[in-house]
Amino acid sequence: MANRSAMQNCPASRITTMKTVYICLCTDIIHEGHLNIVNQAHKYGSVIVGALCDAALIRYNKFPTISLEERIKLYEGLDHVDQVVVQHDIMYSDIIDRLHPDYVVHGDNWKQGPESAIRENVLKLLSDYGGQLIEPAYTYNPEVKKIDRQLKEKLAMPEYRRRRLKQLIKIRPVVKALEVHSGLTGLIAEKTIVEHHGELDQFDAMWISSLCDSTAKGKPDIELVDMTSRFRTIDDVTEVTTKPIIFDGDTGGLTEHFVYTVRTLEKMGVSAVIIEDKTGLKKNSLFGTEVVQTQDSIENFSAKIAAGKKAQLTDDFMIIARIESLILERGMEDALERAFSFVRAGADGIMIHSRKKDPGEILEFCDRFRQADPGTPLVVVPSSFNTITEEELAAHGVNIVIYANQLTRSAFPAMQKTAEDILRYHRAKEVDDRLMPIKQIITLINEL
Ligand code: SPV
Ligand code: MG
Repeated sequence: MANRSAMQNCPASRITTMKTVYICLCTDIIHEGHLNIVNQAHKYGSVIVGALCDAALIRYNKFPTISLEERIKLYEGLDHVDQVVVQHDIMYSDIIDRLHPDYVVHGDNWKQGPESAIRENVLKLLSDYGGQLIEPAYTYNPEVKKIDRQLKEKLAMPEYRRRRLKQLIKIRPVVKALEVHSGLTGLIAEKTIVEHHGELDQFDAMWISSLCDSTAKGKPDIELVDMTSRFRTIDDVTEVTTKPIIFDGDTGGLTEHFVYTVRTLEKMGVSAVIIEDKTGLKKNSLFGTEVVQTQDSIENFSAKIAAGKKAQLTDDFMIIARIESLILERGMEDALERAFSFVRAGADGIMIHSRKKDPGEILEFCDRFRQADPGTPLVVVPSSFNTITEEELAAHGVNIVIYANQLTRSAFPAMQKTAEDILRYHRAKEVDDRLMPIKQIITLINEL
């Protein structure tokens, strides 16, 4: 915590009425808008700036590009800032309880959208002891717009995006990834924020599913859609998003090919590839033993992982081994033996899959794996065992939860029903009330 004397350089008129004014900053670059807020705050008393900690920033959809220590230094360097503290709760509860500032100052842009939940909470906390909220008009000129865009686009650069998954695993109790297969679904993963029980929530990462990428192209999920086409999907997604990407690499193909895939994914800014220990004509895991599926040997698959690790150039990229023993009914001991072998071969994480409705076997695997290995990240895909919550999975040592196909599965029936009804009624009027208004669809995508 920085602490400069609030009395230094204060005009006499301010000393007599020295009140405390609190501002929360959650930016890596200071622009005119922030300076305006600080100047406004200074008129009311001694200015305390709260630097939002990394974990809270991430919940706020603002991933830091500099460290908390660097942000504190940045804020300390501003004129009229008397003290910098760390704010841990995005809703301000911790800081207002602790400081009881006479005033909180925030731009009026938080009156709309999900941030209004934070505003409501601040108003309630202040009203408990007679504090006041001051809301200067948000500065929105071309320069401020440009800086906001630069900050956002910096996060989309491969260097920043790639390392974000490892950073998130350290910071978030559980990383939530949503399936995406296009620019549009990418935007949904990027922008969807909900307010629930007074907290804001959003997805941390994106999953480029082989099932949904293939389905979107009208093809079966049998490694038919080639890597070049899969990379095109990644391009579409990275064009319009900043969140980290976990790529479904199916079996990884031949080891001789997999090493090239690793290089390309890394270069594109993908954070992780998950490859499954199957071989030959891969079928979707949710078919289980209803179709012929061959599991790779521990030796072959370990060699593939080791070759991939050797090929990668950065420390950021993760190769995650997916174990199909439970899907193929080969038993828990086989699953665990494989998990430990694949970690020894260099896997940066383990994904365990099941198609049972009951999460029992997944939880048993996670508990037993965690007893022997407290650190290696664990990934699950609760498509079949969907009654279990993220919190329960995290309590059993899970680090990443992937919602692998729900976007596609919700969109398809909606589109099919619309197509059927247009055919049924020979016009589109009857479907109109379930459609997004035309005005909204033409403004959905922001122009630069
Ligand atoms: C996918 O989403 O393509 C997956 C997960 O591999 S599953 O469909 O459950 O096998
Ligand atoms: Mg798949």
